Amino acid sequence: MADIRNIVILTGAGVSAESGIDTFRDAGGLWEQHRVEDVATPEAFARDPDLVLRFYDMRRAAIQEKLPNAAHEALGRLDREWPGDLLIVTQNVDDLHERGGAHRVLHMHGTHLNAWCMVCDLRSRWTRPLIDRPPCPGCGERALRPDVVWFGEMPYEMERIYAALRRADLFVSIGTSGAVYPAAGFVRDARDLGVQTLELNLERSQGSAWFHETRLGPAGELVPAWVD
Ligand code: BJW
Repeated sequence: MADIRNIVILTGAGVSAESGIDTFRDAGGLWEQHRVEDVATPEAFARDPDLVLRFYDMRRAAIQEKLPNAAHEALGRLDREWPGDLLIVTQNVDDLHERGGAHRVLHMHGTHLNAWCMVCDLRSRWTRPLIDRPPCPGCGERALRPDVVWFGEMPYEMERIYAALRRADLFVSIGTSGAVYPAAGFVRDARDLGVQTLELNLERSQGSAWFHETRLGPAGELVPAWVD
């Protein structure tokens, strides 16, 4: 990494798999017989809010019990020690990067820590099950939803991500299937910008052919080996 100064790291569900958090598209990818595309949309929420709120209350409870794994911890070390620009763009709504010691983290698909009020737009700490319809601490309306990005919604902080990609010397993708845009397009954006690209994943992602280099294996082994 001698000639590398600025790094953008994209992470997906595979980086948290060894912490015991299910990925979206492996092993059937179903939750109570529903595909992720059927619960993670505004249309699904409008059609059956109880189903969607139960799904997210369950996921939030599961995430809280999990611990960072060796991949999160290695990225935490890299973040603390890397002197140049570094941005970990995670598609994950869990907070395992932060609990693994990383600070330069951007949650492009939102966070399980926050609820979002559909009436007054306030983001507040998500402390009680949303299925119980707790009131918004700002306006008092019982109109809270998870602060996550569903299909058809705009991911967060896209301008900041593209600005980091424009400055980057290296783009690393870890544990993501490359099935969901715009994150799946970052490798092509990076290539167009002349950025070096590296994929660390259990299996080849859909965009694997775009990477200069792919290393296959579990993130808990590949990421520390790359960082240290
Ligand atoms: C391991 C491992 C181990 C396992 N170690 N690896 C046609 C073409 C292009 C785009 C579209 C299209 N039709 C519709 C769209 C747009 C749509 C989209 O991409 N749809 C696809 C289905 C085609 N995208 C959107 O709607 C997005 N918004 C948007 O595009 O706005 C317009 C826009 C335009 C231009 C610029 C900007 C914006 C929003 C997408 C929101 C996705 N939301 C979700 C839910 C978030 C909340 C929640 O968590 O519940 O995000 S869906 C779900 O998928 C979640 C994930 O973040 C995301 C990606 O999944 P991920 O992380 O890749 O997980 P998996 O399971 O797919 O893969 C895991 C990988 O890990 C696998 O490869 C395993 O092998 C590997 N692995 N164990 C290492 N131990």
